[in-house]
Amino acid sequence: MAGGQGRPNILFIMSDDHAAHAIGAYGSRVNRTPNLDRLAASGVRFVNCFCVNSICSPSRATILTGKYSHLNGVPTFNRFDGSQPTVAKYLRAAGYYTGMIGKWHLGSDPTGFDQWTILPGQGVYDNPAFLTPNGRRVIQGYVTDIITDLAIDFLSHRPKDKPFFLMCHHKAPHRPWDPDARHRAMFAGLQIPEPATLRDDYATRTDAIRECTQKVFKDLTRRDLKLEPPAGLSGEARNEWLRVKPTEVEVRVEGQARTLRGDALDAWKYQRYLQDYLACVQSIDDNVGRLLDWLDRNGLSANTVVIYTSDQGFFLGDHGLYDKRFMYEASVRMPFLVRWPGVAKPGLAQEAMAINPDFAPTFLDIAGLETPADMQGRSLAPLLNGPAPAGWRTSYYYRYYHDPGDHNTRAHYGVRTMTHKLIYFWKKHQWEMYDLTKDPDELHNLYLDPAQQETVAALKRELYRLKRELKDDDQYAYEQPPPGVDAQATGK
Ligand SMILES: [Ca+2]
Repeated sequence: MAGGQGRPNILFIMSDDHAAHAIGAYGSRVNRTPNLDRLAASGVRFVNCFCVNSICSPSRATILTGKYSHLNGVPTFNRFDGSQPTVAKYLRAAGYYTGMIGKWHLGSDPTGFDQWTILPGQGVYDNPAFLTPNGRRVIQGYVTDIITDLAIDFLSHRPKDKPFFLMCHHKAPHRPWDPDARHRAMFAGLQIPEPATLRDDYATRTDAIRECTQKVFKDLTRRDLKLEPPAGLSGEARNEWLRVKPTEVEVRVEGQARTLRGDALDAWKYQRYLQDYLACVQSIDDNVGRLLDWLDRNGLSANTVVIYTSDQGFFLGDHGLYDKRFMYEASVRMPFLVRWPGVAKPGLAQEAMAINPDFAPTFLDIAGLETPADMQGRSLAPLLNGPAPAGWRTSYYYRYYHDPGDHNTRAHYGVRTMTHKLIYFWKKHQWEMYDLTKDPDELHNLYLDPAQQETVAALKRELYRLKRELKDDDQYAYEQPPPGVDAQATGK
């Protein structure tokens, strides 16, 4: 099928927690990503692509179904009902050979795939176990390399008379940010620039950001910081030691022991976090390069749409935070790169607003299929070679439910337009409003500013218009489904 004949193949590469601002093509100040930049240069870079619920399992369920969490049934870390329609099922029914490799994190076994090999739950970085329809197997090596090997194996052995749809989902750079030895060495001791908002004092903000426990200075554990437990500790005592959030740390500087506290410790924690996170990203970049080279060598590049994204963004010390969840920019912005030779305009930076419910309709459109009426996104294909068509969305609706939940992050919903953002923490009845044109870092909550009340009212109207249109009737507002994504049955 090489050389532009037939329906295009689709290779969807998704990492976990890879913030757009840790990609060169998106203007990273902290690392270089030559292979992702190569992909960006030969295709379209979406600069305003956002997720609608910034955590792992919900984003994955949304990508598969083209629907928001309240309709696909995965608002938090609960089991995905695999009997519902998914993009993989539609593509398979239309003659695509479908595969899913890597991190799945939806609790139930994948459906709609001719082949699947997935990490159980979060999976691990070193010598990971994988689940397949035939059982469990452990593969020696580093997870990002192995997932790429498995993807290449899928591509090598696929039936050549069908187009393929492959979801290649990396575990990295998810916490606990364990790099392989080579990439760890690349970043060890490197001084990474700090973001401007690392020491944000949260003045003007509501309670949520103060109350959350996803703070670089306060909440990273000894495990996160890769501190070595004392010899002799084992079992639960060792785990307990690793879970401590240290307020002083002994390091060696030029052979001398030195105890870090206060500001010096804060700065050190940021460096340790970013060094490991970015080393994990570097392995992703290398492995994306390997896949692109493989497509070139096998004559598949011309007729394969290659997409790179992440399940959401991530705080890289922005607002003093790590992790995601909040509707703030670093967390909701997804990288989204699309290479489609002959269709996607090389080097185009597309500013029109894209959201993750759009991905499934986009895959279907690439395959020449209509968007099913119950999907809530829109195909992004019309945005691949120029300005958005008239009437394209200029606002989107967001909702995060996991409260009580990890990191004590408060439930909220909100609307983001091309210029403003309104956030409502519904369990606390607190609001925030930002003017993104004047305050792109979201430091000045203008919700109570008398001069802004018309803008606030207009944003509220838009928020509740979208909420109604998307059929969000507060289905999961006060009751979360039971957790169900980390203990997965094998092949049943
Ligand atoms: Ca994630």
